[in-house]
Amino acid sequence: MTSRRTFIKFSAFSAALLSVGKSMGSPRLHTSSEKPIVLSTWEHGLAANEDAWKILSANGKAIDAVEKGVMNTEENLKNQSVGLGGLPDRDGHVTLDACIMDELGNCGSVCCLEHIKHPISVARMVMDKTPHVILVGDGALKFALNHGFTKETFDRTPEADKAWKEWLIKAQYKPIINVENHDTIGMIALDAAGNLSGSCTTSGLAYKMHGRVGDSPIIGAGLFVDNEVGAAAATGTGEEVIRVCGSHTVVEMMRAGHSPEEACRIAVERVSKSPKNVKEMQIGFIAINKHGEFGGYALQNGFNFAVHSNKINNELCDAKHLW
Ligand code: SD4
Repeated sequence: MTSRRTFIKFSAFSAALLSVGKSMGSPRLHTSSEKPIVLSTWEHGLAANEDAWKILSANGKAIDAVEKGVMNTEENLKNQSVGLGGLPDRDGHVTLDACIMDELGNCGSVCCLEHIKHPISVARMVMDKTPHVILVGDGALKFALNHGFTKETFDRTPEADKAWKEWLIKAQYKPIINVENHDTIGMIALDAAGNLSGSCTTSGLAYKMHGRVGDSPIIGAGLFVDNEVGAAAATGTGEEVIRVCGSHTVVEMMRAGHSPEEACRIAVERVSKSPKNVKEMQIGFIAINKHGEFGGYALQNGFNFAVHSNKINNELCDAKHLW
Protein backbone atom coordinates (compact mmCIF):
# COMPACT_ATOMS: atom_id res chain seq x y z
CA MET A 1 0.00 0.00 0.00
CA THR A 2 2.93 2.30 0.62
CA SER A 3 3.30 3.05 -3.08
CA ARG A 4 -0.19 4.53 -3.07
CA ARG A 5 0.66 6.86 -0.26
CA THR A 6 0.78 10.48 -1.21
CA PHE A 7 2.25 13.08 1.03
CA ILE A 8 -0.25 15.65 -0.06
CA LYS A 9 1.13 19.07 0.54
CA PHE A 10 -1.78 20.69 2.22
CA SER A 11 -0.36 24.15 1.87
CA ALA A 12 -0.08 23.78 -1.90
CA PHE A 13 -3.44 22.06 -2.11
CA SER A 14 -5.11 24.74 -0.06
CA ALA A 15 -3.43 27.51 -2.05
CA ALA A 16 -4.98 26.12 -5.19
CA LEU A 17 -8.33 26.34 -3.51
CA LEU A 18 -7.98 29.83 -2.17
CA SER A 19 -10.22 32.46 -3.66
CA VAL A 20 -11.59 35.80 -2.55
CA GLY A 21 -11.88 34.66 1.06
CA LYS A 22 -8.24 35.31 1.81
CA SER A 23 -7.98 38.61 -0.04
CA MET A 24 -11.00 39.78 1.95
CA GLY A 25 -9.03 39.05 5.09
CA SER A 26 -11.10 36.04 6.09
CA PRO A 27 -9.18 33.03 7.33
CA ARG A 28 -11.76 30.81 5.73
CA LEU A 29 -10.82 28.96 2.59
CA HIS A 30 -13.16 29.21 -0.35
CA THR A 31 -13.14 26.75 -3.15
CA SER A 32 -14.85 25.65 -6.24
CA SER A 33 -16.71 22.73 -4.80
CA GLU A 34 -14.87 19.46 -4.54
CA LYS A 35 -17.67 16.99 -4.46
CA PRO A 36 -18.28 14.23 -4.12
CA ILE A 37 -15.49 13.44 -1.67
CA VAL A 38 -14.95 10.78 0.97
CA LEU A 39 -12.37 10.60 3.78
CA SER A 40 -11.69 7.74 6.13
CA THR A 41 -9.23 6.93 8.87
CA TRP A 42 -6.12 4.79 8.55
CA GLU A 43 -4.89 2.63 5.73
CA HIS A 44 -7.92 0.36 5.84
CA GLY A 45 -9.79 3.47 4.67
CA LEU A 46 -8.45 2.93 1.14
CA ALA A 47 -10.49 -0.21 0.55
CA ALA A 48 -13.50 1.26 2.36
CA ASN A 49 -13.32 4.40 0.21
CA GLU A 50 -13.43 2.27 -2.95
CA ASP A 51 -16.83 0.93 -1.94
CA ALA A 52 -18.09 4.32 -0.84
CA TRP A 53 -16.88 5.86 -4.09
CA LYS A 54 -18.96 3.43 -6.18
CA ILE A 55 -22.02 5.06 -4.64
CA LEU A 56 -20.77 8.65 -4.57
CA SER A 57 -19.52 8.62 -8.16
CA ALA A 58 -22.91 7.39 -9.33
CA ASN A 59 -24.54 10.42 -7.67
CA GLY A 60 -25.63 8.27 -4.74
CA LYS A 61 -26.30 9.55 -1.24
CA ALA A 62 -23.54 10.17 1.29
CA ILE A 63 -25.45 8.23 3.97
CA ASP A 64 -25.49 5.11 1.78
CA ALA A 65 -21.84 5.57 0.86
CA VAL A 66 -20.63 5.83 4.47
CA GLU A 67 -22.57 2.74 5.50
CA LYS A 68 -21.43 0.65 2.56
CA GLY A 69 -17.86 1.90 2.80
CA VAL A 70 -17.18 0.83 6.37
CA MET A 71 -18.94 -2.50 5.83
CA ASN A 72 -15.88 -3.35 3.75
CA THR A 73 -13.70 -2.99 6.84
CA GLU A 74 -16.17 -4.73 9.15
CA GLU A 75 -16.30 -7.87 7.02
CA ASN A 76 -12.54 -8.24 6.76
CA LEU A 77 -11.84 -10.78 9.49
CA LYS A 78 -8.11 -10.12 9.14
CA ASN A 79 -8.69 -6.63 10.51
CA GLN A 80 -8.10 -6.91 14.25
CA SER A 81 -9.62 -3.58 15.14
CA VAL A 82 -12.96 -3.38 13.36
CA GLY A 83 -15.71 -5.98 13.17
CA LEU A 84 -15.73 -9.56 14.36
CA GLY A 85 -12.06 -10.06 13.50
CA GLY A 86 -11.28 -7.55 16.28
CA LEU A 87 -9.23 -8.25 19.37
CA PRO A 88 -11.43 -9.06 22.35
CA ASP A 89 -11.84 -7.38 25.70
CA ARG A 90 -9.95 -8.78 28.68
CA ASP A 91 -12.67 -11.37 29.27
CA GLY A 92 -12.44 -12.64 25.70
CA HIS A 93 -15.55 -10.94 24.27
CA VAL A 94 -15.35 -9.13 20.94
CA THR A 95 -17.66 -6.17 21.59
CA LEU A 96 -18.44 -3.79 18.75
CA ASP A 97 -19.36 -0.09 18.73
CA ALA A 98 -20.70 1.86 15.75
CA CYS A 99 -22.64 4.96 14.83
CA ILE A 100 -23.95 6.75 11.76
CA MET A 101 -25.32 10.25 11.11
CA ASP A 102 -27.00 11.82 8.09
CA GLU A 103 -27.46 15.28 6.65
CA LEU A 104 -30.70 15.90 8.52
CA GLY A 105 -29.23 15.16 11.93
CA ASN A 106 -30.70 11.69 12.09
CA CYS A 107 -28.38 9.34 13.94
CA GLY A 108 -28.17 5.80 15.27
CA SER A 109 -25.69 3.92 17.40
CA VAL A 110 -24.93 0.53 18.91
CA CYS A 111 -22.57 -0.12 21.79
CA CYS A 112 -21.04 -3.32 23.11
CA LEU A 113 -22.76 -5.42 20.44
CA GLU A 114 -21.54 -9.00 20.10
CA HIS A 115 -21.76 -11.63 17.33
CA ILE A 116 -23.00 -9.32 14.58
CA LYS A 117 -20.95 -8.87 11.41
CA HIS A 118 -22.15 -5.39 10.49
CA PRO A 119 -22.76 -3.19 13.55
CA ILE A 120 -22.89 -0.14 11.27
CA SER A 121 -26.02 -1.52 9.60
CA VAL A 122 -27.61 -2.16 12.98
CA ALA A 123 -26.79 1.46 13.89
CA ARG A 124 -28.43 2.57 10.65
CA MET A 125 -31.49 0.53 11.50
CA VAL A 126 -31.63 2.12 14.97
CA MET A 127 -31.61 5.45 13.14
CA ASP A 128 -34.16 4.48 10.50
CA LYS A 129 -36.57 2.29 12.49
CA THR A 130 -36.61 3.42 16.11
CA PRO A 131 -37.33 6.60 18.05
CA HIS A 132 -33.99 6.10 19.84
CA VAL A 133 -30.38 6.96 19.13
CA ILE A 134 -28.40 4.35 21.08
CA LEU A 135 -29.00 0.67 21.82
CA VAL A 136 -26.49 -1.29 23.90
CA GLY A 137 -25.45 -4.85 24.64
CA ASP A 138 -28.13 -7.52 24.76
CA GLY A 139 -30.82 -5.03 23.75
CA ALA A 140 -28.88 -4.10 20.64
CA LEU A 141 -28.33 -7.77 19.82
CA LYS A 142 -32.00 -8.58 20.31
CA PHE A 143 -32.97 -5.66 18.08
CA ALA A 144 -30.54 -6.83 15.38
CA LEU A 145 -31.81 -10.40 15.46
CA ASN A 146 -35.41 -9.19 15.30
CA HIS A 147 -34.51 -7.20 12.19
CA GLY A 148 -33.00 -10.04 10.23
CA PHE A 149 -29.33 -9.91 11.21
CA THR A 150 -27.64 -13.27 11.71
CA LYS A 151 -25.90 -14.21 14.94
CA GLU A 152 -22.38 -15.36 14.11
CA THR A 153 -21.51 -18.22 16.37
CA PHE A 154 -17.72 -17.97 16.78
CA ASP A 155 -16.36 -16.06 19.77
CA ARG A 156 -13.03 -14.91 18.32
CA THR A 157 -11.03 -15.54 15.17
CA PRO A 158 -8.12 -17.98 15.73
CA GLU A 159 -5.67 -15.07 15.37
CA ALA A 160 -7.49 -12.92 17.93
CA ASP A 161 -7.79 -15.92 20.25
CA LYS A 162 -4.04 -16.50 20.08
CA ALA A 163 -3.25 -12.81 20.68
CA TRP A 164 -5.64 -12.66 23.65
CA LYS A 165 -4.17 -15.76 25.26
CA GLU A 166 -0.70 -14.32 24.89
CA TRP A 167 -1.93 -11.06 26.42
CA LEU A 168 -3.45 -12.97 29.34
CA ILE A 169 -0.01 -14.18 30.43
CA LYS A 170 0.87 -10.68 31.62
CA ALA A 171 -2.57 -9.07 31.38
CA GLN A 172 -1.11 -5.59 31.20
CA TYR A 173 -3.28 -2.90 29.70
CA LYS A 174 -1.05 -0.48 27.87
CA PRO A 175 -2.20 0.69 24.44
CA ILE A 176 0.66 1.11 22.02
CA ILE A 177 0.63 4.34 20.04
CA ASN A 178 -0.30 3.78 16.40
CA VAL A 179 -0.21 0.02 16.68
CA GLU A 180 -2.86 -1.19 19.06
CA ASN A 181 -4.73 2.01 18.30
CA HIS A 182 -5.25 1.32 14.61
CA ASP A 183 -8.77 0.61 15.59
CA THR A 184 -11.61 2.60 14.30
CA ILE A 185 -12.68 3.36 10.83
CA GLY A 186 -14.35 6.74 10.75
CA MET A 187 -15.69 7.80 7.37
CA ILE A 188 -17.15 11.16 6.31
CA ALA A 189 -18.51 12.05 2.89
CA LEU A 190 -19.98 14.90 0.88
CA ASP A 191 -22.14 13.70 -1.99
CA ALA A 192 -22.83 15.22 -5.40
CA ALA A 193 -26.00 16.84 -4.06
CA GLY A 194 -23.91 18.63 -1.41
CA ASN A 195 -25.09 16.57 1.55
CA LEU A 196 -22.79 15.34 4.31
CA SER A 197 -22.94 12.09 6.30
CA GLY A 198 -20.61 10.02 8.46
CA SER A 199 -20.06 6.61 10.01
CA CYS A 200 -17.76 5.12 12.60
CA THR A 201 -17.22 1.48 13.60
CA THR A 202 -14.73 -0.33 15.82
CA SER A 203 -14.04 -3.25 18.09
CA GLY A 204 -12.64 -0.64 20.45
CA LEU A 205 -9.45 -0.77 22.42
CA ALA A 206 -8.01 -4.26 22.66
CA TYR A 207 -8.27 -5.90 26.10
CA LYS A 208 -10.52 -3.16 27.45
CA MET A 209 -12.68 -3.89 30.50
CA HIS A 210 -15.84 -5.77 29.59
CA GLY A 211 -18.62 -3.24 29.01
CA ARG A 212 -16.27 -0.37 28.21
CA VAL A 213 -17.52 1.89 25.44
CA GLY A 214 -15.27 4.38 23.68
CA ASP A 215 -15.97 7.45 21.62
CA SER A 216 -16.74 5.71 18.37
CA PRO A 217 -20.49 5.12 18.90
CA ILE A 218 -21.01 8.43 20.70
CA ILE A 219 -22.49 11.15 18.49
CA GLY A 220 -20.40 14.29 18.98
CA ALA A 221 -17.35 12.35 20.15
CA GLY A 222 -16.39 9.76 17.51
CA LEU A 223 -18.53 11.35 14.82
CA PHE A 224 -20.48 14.50 14.13
CA VAL A 225 -22.22 15.92 11.07
CA ASP A 226 -23.82 19.31 10.58
CA ASN A 227 -24.97 19.69 7.02
CA GLU A 228 -24.62 23.46 7.13
CA VAL A 229 -20.99 23.30 8.19
CA GLY A 230 -19.11 20.03 7.89
CA ALA A 231 -18.44 16.57 9.26
CA ALA A 232 -15.73 15.10 11.48
CA ALA A 233 -14.65 11.72 12.84
CA ALA A 234 -12.13 10.60 15.42
CA THR A 235 -9.81 7.72 16.13
CA GLY A 236 -7.56 6.84 19.04
CA THR A 237 -8.04 6.56 22.76
CA GLY A 238 -11.77 7.12 23.05
CA GLU A 239 -11.82 8.37 26.62
CA GLU A 240 -9.82 11.43 25.57
CA VAL A 241 -12.05 12.10 22.57
CA ILE A 242 -15.18 11.90 24.73
CA ARG A 243 -13.69 14.32 27.27
CA VAL A 244 -13.53 17.13 24.69
CA CYS A 245 -16.61 16.12 22.62
CA GLY A 246 -14.02 15.79 19.89
CA SER A 247 -15.87 15.58 16.58
CA HIS A 248 -18.45 18.13 17.66
CA THR A 249 -15.63 20.48 18.60
CA VAL A 250 -14.07 20.06 15.16
CA VAL A 251 -17.36 20.92 13.45
CA GLU A 252 -17.91 23.92 15.71
CA MET A 253 -14.42 25.19 14.91
CA MET A 254 -15.25 24.94 11.19
CA ARG A 255 -18.45 26.86 11.88
CA ALA A 256 -16.28 29.56 13.46
CA GLY A 257 -14.38 29.88 10.19
CA HIS A 258 -11.43 27.54 10.60
CA SER A 259 -10.31 25.25 7.81
CA PRO A 260 -10.86 21.52 8.39
CA GLU A 261 -7.19 20.98 9.25
CA GLU A 262 -7.12 23.93 11.66
CA ALA A 263 -10.34 22.72 13.28
CA CYS A 264 -8.81 19.27 13.80
CA ARG A 265 -5.66 20.85 15.23
CA ILE A 266 -7.66 22.89 17.75
CA ALA A 267 -9.47 19.75 18.92
CA VAL A 268 -6.15 17.92 19.23
CA GLU A 269 -4.76 20.82 21.28
CA ARG A 270 -7.72 20.47 23.66
CA VAL A 271 -7.01 16.76 23.99
CA SER A 272 -3.39 17.58 24.77
CA LYS A 273 -4.54 19.48 27.90
CA SER A 274 -6.16 16.37 29.36
CA PRO A 275 -5.53 15.57 33.02
CA LYS A 276 -4.47 12.11 31.84
CA ASN A 277 -1.09 11.26 30.40
CA VAL A 278 -1.91 11.68 26.73
CA LYS A 279 1.80 11.62 25.83
CA GLU A 280 1.35 7.87 25.69
CA MET A 281 -1.71 7.98 23.47
CA GLN A 282 -2.67 8.66 19.90
CA ILE A 283 -5.75 10.65 18.90
CA GLY A 284 -6.53 11.82 15.38
CA PHE A 285 -9.37 13.68 13.70
CA ILE A 286 -10.50 14.02 10.10
CA ALA A 287 -12.87 16.66 8.74
CA ILE A 288 -14.60 17.87 5.58
CA ASN A 289 -16.38 21.17 5.27
CA LYS A 290 -19.40 22.02 3.20
CA HIS A 291 -17.15 23.18 0.34
CA GLY A 292 -15.43 19.82 0.11
CA GLU A 293 -12.20 21.04 1.71
CA PHE A 294 -10.68 18.46 3.99
CA GLY A 295 -8.00 17.91 6.59
CA GLY A 296 -6.77 15.84 9.47
CA TYR A 297 -4.58 16.30 12.53
CA ALA A 298 -3.23 14.03 15.26
CA LEU A 299 -1.46 14.15 18.59
CA GLN A 300 1.43 11.97 17.45
CA ASN A 301 3.20 11.09 14.26
CA GLY A 302 1.79 8.10 12.39
CA PHE A 303 -1.85 8.92 11.80
CA ASN A 304 -3.02 8.77 8.21
CA PHE A 305 -6.29 8.94 6.35
CA ALA A 306 -7.55 8.02 2.90
CA VAL A 307 -9.12 10.57 0.53
CA HIS A 308 -11.11 9.91 -2.62
CA SER A 309 -12.57 12.62 -4.84
CA ASN A 310 -12.63 13.36 -8.54
CA LYS A 311 -9.23 15.05 -8.20
CA ILE A 312 -7.63 12.70 -5.68
CA ASN A 313 -7.71 9.08 -6.71
CA ASN A 314 -7.95 7.42 -3.29
CA GLU A 315 -4.66 8.43 -1.71
CA LEU A 316 -3.34 7.93 1.79
CA CYS A 317 -2.36 11.19 3.46
CA ASP A 318 -0.11 11.57 6.48
CA ALA A 319 -1.71 13.90 9.00
CA LYS A 320 0.24 16.69 10.62
CA HIS A 321 0.70 16.19 14.34
CA LEU A 322 1.20 18.15 17.53
CA TRP A 323 4.18 16.28 19.00
C1 SD4 B 1 -12.09 3.47 21.07
N1 SD4 B 1 -11.70 5.18 19.44
O1 SD4 B 1 -12.79 2.50 21.31
C2 SD4 B 1 -11.72 3.76 19.64
C3 SD4 B 1 -10.45 3.11 19.32
C4 SD4 B 1 -9.74 3.68 18.16
O2 SD4 B 1 -7.95 3.95 16.85
O3 SD4 B 1 -10.22 4.43 17.40
N2 SD4 B 1 -8.53 3.42 17.95
O4 SD4 B 1 -11.65 4.21 21.95
